[in-house]
Amino acid sequence: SYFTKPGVGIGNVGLSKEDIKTSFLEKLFYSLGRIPVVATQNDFYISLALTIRDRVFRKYVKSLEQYAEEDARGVAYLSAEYLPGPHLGNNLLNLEIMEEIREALAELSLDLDELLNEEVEPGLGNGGLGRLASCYMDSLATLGIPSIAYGIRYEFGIFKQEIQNGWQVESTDKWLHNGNPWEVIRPEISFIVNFGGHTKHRRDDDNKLHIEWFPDSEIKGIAYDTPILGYQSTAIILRLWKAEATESFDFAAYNLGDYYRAVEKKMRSENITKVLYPNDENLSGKELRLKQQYFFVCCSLQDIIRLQLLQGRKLETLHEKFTIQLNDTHPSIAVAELMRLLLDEHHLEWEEAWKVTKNTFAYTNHTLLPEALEKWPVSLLRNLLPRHLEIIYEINSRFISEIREHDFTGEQISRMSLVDDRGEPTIRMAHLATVGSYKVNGVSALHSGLLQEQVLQDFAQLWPEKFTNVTNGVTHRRFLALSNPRLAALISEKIGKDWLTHLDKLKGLESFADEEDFRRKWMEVKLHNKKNLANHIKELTGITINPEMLIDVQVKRIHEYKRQHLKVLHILSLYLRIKKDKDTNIPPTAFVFGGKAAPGYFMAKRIIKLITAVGDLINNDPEVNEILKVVFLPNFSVKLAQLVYPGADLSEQISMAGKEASGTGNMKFALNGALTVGTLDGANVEIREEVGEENFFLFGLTTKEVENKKAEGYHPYKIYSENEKLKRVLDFLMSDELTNGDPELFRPVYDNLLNQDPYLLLEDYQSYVDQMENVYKVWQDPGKWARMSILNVANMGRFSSDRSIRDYCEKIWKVEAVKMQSE
Ligand code: 26R
Repeated sequence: SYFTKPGVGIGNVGLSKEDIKTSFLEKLFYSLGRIPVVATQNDFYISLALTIRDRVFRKYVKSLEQYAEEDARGVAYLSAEYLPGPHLGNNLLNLEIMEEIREALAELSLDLDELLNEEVEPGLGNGGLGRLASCYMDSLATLGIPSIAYGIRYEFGIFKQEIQNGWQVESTDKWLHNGNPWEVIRPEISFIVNFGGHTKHRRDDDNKLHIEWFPDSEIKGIAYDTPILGYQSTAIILRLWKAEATESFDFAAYNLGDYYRAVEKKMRSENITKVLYPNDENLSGKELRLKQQYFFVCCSLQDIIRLQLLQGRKLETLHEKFTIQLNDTHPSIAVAELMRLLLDEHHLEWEEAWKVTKNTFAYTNHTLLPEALEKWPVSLLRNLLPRHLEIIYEINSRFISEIREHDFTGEQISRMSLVDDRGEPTIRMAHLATVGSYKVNGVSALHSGLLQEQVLQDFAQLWPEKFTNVTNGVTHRRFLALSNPRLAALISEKIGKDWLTHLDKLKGLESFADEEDFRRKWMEVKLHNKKNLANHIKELTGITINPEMLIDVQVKRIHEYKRQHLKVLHILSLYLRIKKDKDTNIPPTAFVFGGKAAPGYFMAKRIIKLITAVGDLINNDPEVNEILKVVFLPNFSVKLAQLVYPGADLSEQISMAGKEASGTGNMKFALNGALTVGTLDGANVEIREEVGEENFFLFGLTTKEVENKKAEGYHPYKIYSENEKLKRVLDFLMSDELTNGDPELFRPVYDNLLNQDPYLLLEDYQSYVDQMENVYKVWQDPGKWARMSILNVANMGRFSSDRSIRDYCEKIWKVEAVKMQSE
């Protein structure tokens, strides 16, 4: 081993308090050129981060040796998005040195919490999909699965959200401005990516076809590595690609010696990794987005091929040593790119290349929403990636010949085609990913079932064995141990610490659910967390919340299908009960919302304004504000999430059944002892199964009932006119009190609900309001609430991302953990 070679200096990377203190001061002196008296908090944070990074890299390098020795099969995870959250706290937790560091810093008159607060998190994702990728990295590292994650190093991540006058206002996320101590640039790991131009076909003397792509521009991708540490374990690398111009970026301009034009184009080419597209679940079809996708896929595949060849292996066996997971269709151009690399650059025959390709990729679908299914115009592909378009056509023509042999109808065949030529011809990326993969999975039992019955039904009929389910999971290390240390300590006091690596062990809490003393301690921890949350709410919004109130939370992207406005209707029903019916018999409740609206999503932005308008009305009305409070937390992020989940009593998971693929916030809330009010959608179904129906507040139509309702013709206006209380609530949306005399303000919401209501808010309204009454009944029985809360946590074992990753390893990847040798 490199580590035991005589004369190899491995430096001081000890984990004792003294070792860390020494390294920390050395980093400050020698990496930053500072002495403590002039250092800023950010300098101290950077020094500490660099100190910790050394320790993390040591673990990573050690595990590389082990993987090489065992010649292990590995996973490459391709995702256009990651939301790792702050690294420092998680690394300290996973190194198990949180308290030592706290003391070491205290001896230098520094406060760990202040330094933790300095970190700006990488917001390189939109929401669920990006956070899931990061939870999976945590589990891959913890379990010791040989793996690497690839993505895009966006210079600007998801926009920063401010609320001005009740409206969302976006600004640029300058996450790199104070420097990023966690990443290491790898200038030697860089690849050229080509765009545009045309192809030439030529036959050689043996009549063999050679195809050459003559692109008209090129760009360089450079690797930036961030180590992600597992718990008591090794680290894996998150490799993000940054676009840089090459000297000869624009071939035409360069050859003409047109210096200015060349430089200008060069600068524009670096735009590729400038900014994350902030749309989720709504396609924009922008050329730059396709460039981003191809850019990172092309670099990643070249890197994987480099690793394969470096180990002296042939590309014909790529699929034996690597499996590549496609996180939704965002990286699905990889199917065509791997074919191109194998055919054109490495000269494999089509059949061989196709065999390797379709045994290498596996595809995870994360959404059924038709507007989120990626389709790229053929014309765009022809301009940008002409060779890939040819390959996709060839894949399609062979695929169609194959299915003609089965008894598919003509209608089915055109439904399955990779090319949609009703209207402007487009390529259906989900079909490309499905045809080019050996496994396709959904992200919850319900979603995987619907995937096979709806969007990909013909493919499921053709290849039933290709389809499977892996229910999402979350890392309970970050979302319980790190973010809720008091609950973690109380749990460990009762059942020991094994749950940190085996979440199933939480089951052991069940036997204490009836213990008076335990319940009391349980609710004391919750109250502490609620005070903490209330303090932050005060700081962020100026709104005062009594921590004794029921804290009822909905945090997630703002989207009509998630139905934040259903929650608003309920809040208004309570408001009107107080104001009009003088019914003050409502348990004090704070309604907390958070989440970003896609900047171009008109209705979502109206919904934010609606929430804040209801908040202004309620929070400033002395007749109401002792009973109700409404808060909109600006700029929801992983960091804020870690504060919110521990302080929540009630978790709102109220999407229309059949629309939320899984949800993962639902798991994080329940893991922190919040009870759920929710529909039978996504993973709610499985959460309810695990915690028991008596410990879950269910309401609303099922997926089947939604389908039937839509089929028979849905008439929201009828519901409106027949339900007097609901009518009163809806009409209030148009009232001067709420709109300050601007009748247009919420008319779009009002009209939409009365006339279309595509997500059946009115249909589900009564059942929701009734179930909320039930929530209140239980809330007034603290013993019962505590019991339910404990039972929820006790039954969350299944929703660890460790379980999800084990499922991926067994059902899909056929990859095994490599045992780390202890030092
Ligand atoms: C194509 C583009 C507009 C786009 C579509 C969809 C960009 C981003 C998305 C985000 C989607 C794929 C997403 O985040 N889906 C969420 O994935 C989570 C993890 O599986 C699920 O828990 C959640 O239900 C689902 O909405």
